[in-house]
Amino acid sequence: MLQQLKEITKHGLAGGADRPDRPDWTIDQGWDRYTPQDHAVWKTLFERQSKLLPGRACDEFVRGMQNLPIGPDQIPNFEQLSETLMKSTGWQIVAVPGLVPDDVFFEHLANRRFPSGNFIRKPTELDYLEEPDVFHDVFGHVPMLMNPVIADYIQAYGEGGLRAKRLGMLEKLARVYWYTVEFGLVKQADGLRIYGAGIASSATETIFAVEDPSPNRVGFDLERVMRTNYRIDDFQESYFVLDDLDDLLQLAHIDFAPLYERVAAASDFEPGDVLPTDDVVTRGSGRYHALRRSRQASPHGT
Ligand code: HBI
Ligand code: FE
Repeated sequence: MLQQLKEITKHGLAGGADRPDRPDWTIDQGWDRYTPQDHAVWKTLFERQSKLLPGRACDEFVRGMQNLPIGPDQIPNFEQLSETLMKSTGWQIVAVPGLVPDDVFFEHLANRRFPSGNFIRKPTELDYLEEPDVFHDVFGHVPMLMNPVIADYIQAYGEGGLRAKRLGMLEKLARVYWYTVEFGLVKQADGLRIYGAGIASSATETIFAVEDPSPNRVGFDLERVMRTNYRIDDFQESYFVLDDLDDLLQLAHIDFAPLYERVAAASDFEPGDVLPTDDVVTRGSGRYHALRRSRQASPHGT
């Protein structure tokens, strides 16, 4: 997303929108402007994910969804979402035109405002889009914001983001967000479950992350994750697994500064690396990405 963001600030926002007038980049959701086609896209995505998530998403995700004014028939209204969220964990949803600059993003999170894209993908791009739209942001992120631990953790990420940027350590911290908030898995009594929004809002990655033999699933370790590159354009090669969502609670209080010094001096890991020190939950076959790489190496294929 960082790379995409650079593109966006250079060339103007996707969808032809201009840089918004307000310094915090918020815009009106413009709920009345959604077309029947927009609501239909939401419905298609909503129904597909709702069938896939029972038994794959964690209990907190499912419960959060149940307690929110989110349903299949309409794109949710941010004011109504905010009313429910505010009572539950003190969060609000604000509309933005797409990716916003890092410091704007962090400033919102630090104040318990979650920026959500107000647009929805086209029917021709159901499975892939470059910028977070209302389906990813609302369906993927908002249910977990109903959980007090995640609510505090994401606020702490906003506060930490501003500090990390000053220290030149944003890349390291962004990896923590990526491998938790976006692509995190958690152990539950009945098996591995999804809590990351990037997985929960993607039909194909929902199956891949939980069931496919290809990716590695490794116990979450903060320093290890800070040193690990990630893929922005494909399924992850490794997922990091929490024993319990409450493990994020301590991350909301850790001072990362001493850690940054160590991590900055150490080497990075590739997305598919498995280390001798890893607590391996499932060791992946690597088949999916190996196949991808061999196809890229010989595009005319065998
Ligand atoms: N903007 N709207 C939006 N959503 C994001 O997830 C987002 C962003 N700007 C920056 C960003 N994410 C990340 O690159 C930071 O977490 C580093
Ligand atoms: Fe996201």
